[in-house]
Amino acid sequence: MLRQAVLLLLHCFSPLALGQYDLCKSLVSTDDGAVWEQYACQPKAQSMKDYMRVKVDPPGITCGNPPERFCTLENPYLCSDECDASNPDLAHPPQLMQDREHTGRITYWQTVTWARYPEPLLANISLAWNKSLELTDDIAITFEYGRPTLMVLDKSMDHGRTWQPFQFYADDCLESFNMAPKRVPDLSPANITLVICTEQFSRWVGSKNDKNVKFEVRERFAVFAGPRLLNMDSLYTRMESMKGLREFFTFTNLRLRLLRPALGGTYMQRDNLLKYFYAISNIEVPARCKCNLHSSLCLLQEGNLQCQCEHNTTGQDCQRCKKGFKAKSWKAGSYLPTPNGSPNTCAIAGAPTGGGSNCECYGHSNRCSYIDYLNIVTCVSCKHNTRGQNCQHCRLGYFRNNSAELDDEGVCIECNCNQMGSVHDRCNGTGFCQCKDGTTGPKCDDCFPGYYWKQGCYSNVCDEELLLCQNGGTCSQNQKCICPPEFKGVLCQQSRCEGGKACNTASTLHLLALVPLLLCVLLPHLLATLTAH
Ligand SMILES: *[C@@H]1O[C@H](CO)[C@@H](O)[C@H](O)[C@H]1NC(C)=O
Ligand SMILES: *[C@@H]1O[C@H](CO)[C@@H](O)[C@H](O)[C@H]1NC(C)=O
Ligand SMILES: *[C@@H]1O[C@H](CO)[C@@H](O)[C@H](O)[C@H]1NC(C)=O
Ligand SMILES: *[C@@H]1O[C@H](CO)[C@@H](O)[C@H](O)[C@H]1NC(C)=O
Ligand SMILES: *[C@@H]1O[C@H](CO)[C@@H](O)[C@H](O)[C@H]1NC(C)=O
Ligand SMILES: CC(=O)N[C@H]1CO[C@H](CO)[C@@H](O)[C@@H]1O
Ligand SMILES: [Ca+2]
Repeated sequence: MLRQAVLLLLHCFSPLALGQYDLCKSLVSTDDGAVWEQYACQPKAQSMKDYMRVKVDPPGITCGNPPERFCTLENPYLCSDECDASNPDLAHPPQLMQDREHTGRITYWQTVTWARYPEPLLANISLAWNKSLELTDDIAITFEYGRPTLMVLDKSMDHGRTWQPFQFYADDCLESFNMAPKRVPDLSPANITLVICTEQFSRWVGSKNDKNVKFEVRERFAVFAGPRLLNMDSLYTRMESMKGLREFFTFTNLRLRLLRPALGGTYMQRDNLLKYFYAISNIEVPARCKCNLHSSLCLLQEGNLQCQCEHNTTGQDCQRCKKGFKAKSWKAGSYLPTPNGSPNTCAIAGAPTGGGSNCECYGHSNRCSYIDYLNIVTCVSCKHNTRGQNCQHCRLGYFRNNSAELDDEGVCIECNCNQMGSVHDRCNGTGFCQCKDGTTGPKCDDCFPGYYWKQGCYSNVCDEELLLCQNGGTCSQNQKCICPPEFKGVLCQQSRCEGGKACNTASTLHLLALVPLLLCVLLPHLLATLTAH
């Protein structure tokens, strides 16, 4: 029995587990001695139910608190079974969906019955791994006491922040989801990543005859690799060339939305609600860690799956180059060319070679071009505000971040010189800009004493100390003296009436010219001036 199960398991996983891409490097002897040869590599498929964190919603959906009796669809009048959370033999907690049933006894999670009909009996099962995984075979959910008549499988690729439907399940797709029923064999290579509604796993066939609801990975692979998955090279080639194909099988979380339980192939019968409920004995998720073809091993570390990265990469999914290995931008390994693929190893960020033939850009570019008349190789399109033959300098208007390595994305910091206060937008090696007269501060946005700011620094016209406004004038914002009417000049130092009689006429004429504007304000004063003479 156990032997059979093991054989079955081997059979399930074998096509993707054996042979290809299971080695990241090997020591090869050459004329120059032994050297490491690198290959694209990926971890083996595993039974991911061992690592999943299970959560059921709403709270209180698990049966047994308080204890509850239930019937079965096959024999609705024999209701002697009981669920009791306080009795280990009669309890049905969520972890029984992922246990290993060594004793041969089937263990399962079970919900409360549909006693609250017509309110729908809804339950969510959320499965989290905190790790990007790639499906390698069918997801299989085993229902005891009948499969739901309505259900949605969702997936998330970003740890549960956003979700998308993966497959719809209904005994009538058109009625329930307004989708035409489809099966995977209906799909062509071009639309294999279509999200479909299937009726294959929701119809009543008796609760013992078919307990499984599947998400068909194998059938999808078979579209490319042939019915017995013998032509895996063809699948791997598609994985590289077809947009969205790899992503389709990638996830960090799954969610089962159970929307209506099994009804026993007939209509809902209100007189016996104790035979309607959900019960799941196993959730099989065969998958491998997504390591971007940079690791052949994925291990549990501090409770989380973690790729054991090779090729000088790092990160949970080997999604970055290690520090000091950023001579080229990071790239995922490739399945191509088959059979060994391309490792796309991260290269050590060595010293610039100056005229050599290497393309060394400290990770700020992955393209070089050869300049014939200078006989040099130079980086093209340096990113991260760098420039230079090896992207080793900062662009004008940026300065070097001294706490960052040369291969760091944050190596160049914008000068941020104040446009009004500085001579140009460049700065020196410590970020100081070149200021115009009267302007100061690292970014030239301050004024020296004796200057005022008005889109740049200008020397004061008046102030409260040396440049006092005369004759009762007041200094406005260091910019100008506001003089009484009978005085003028920058500091109101000049009387408008110097030179006797002409002054009156002049000033009267001058004032008359302003009559429309000033008459109301100045009329009393004007009259007083005129009558005084
Ligand atoms: C199940 O999850 C969906 C999506 O987040 C939510 O709308 C729904 O209310 C949940 N159902 C239950 C029973 O918690
Ligand atoms: C998820 O994994 C990351 C990386 O291993 C870890 O830093 C983080 O703490 C994990 N989160 C949880 C909730 O375990
Ligand atoms: C998939 O594409 C084929 C043709 O390429 C088409 O005949 C078929 O109807 C499509 N299937 C679905 C479910 O859209
Ligand atoms: C300078 O580099 C360090 C190290 O990478 C980084 O943490 C910091 O944010 C950078 N400073 C700026 C202003 O970008
Ligand atoms: C940049 O200019 C500031 C102010 O003039 C000066 O203190 C600093 O030493 C200069 N830094 C460099 C690297 O020249
Ligand atoms: C630091 C580090 O991991 N270096 C490795 C980079 O890759 C080469 C080739 O695999 C190894 O030899 C180094 O040990
Ligand atoms: Ca079980």
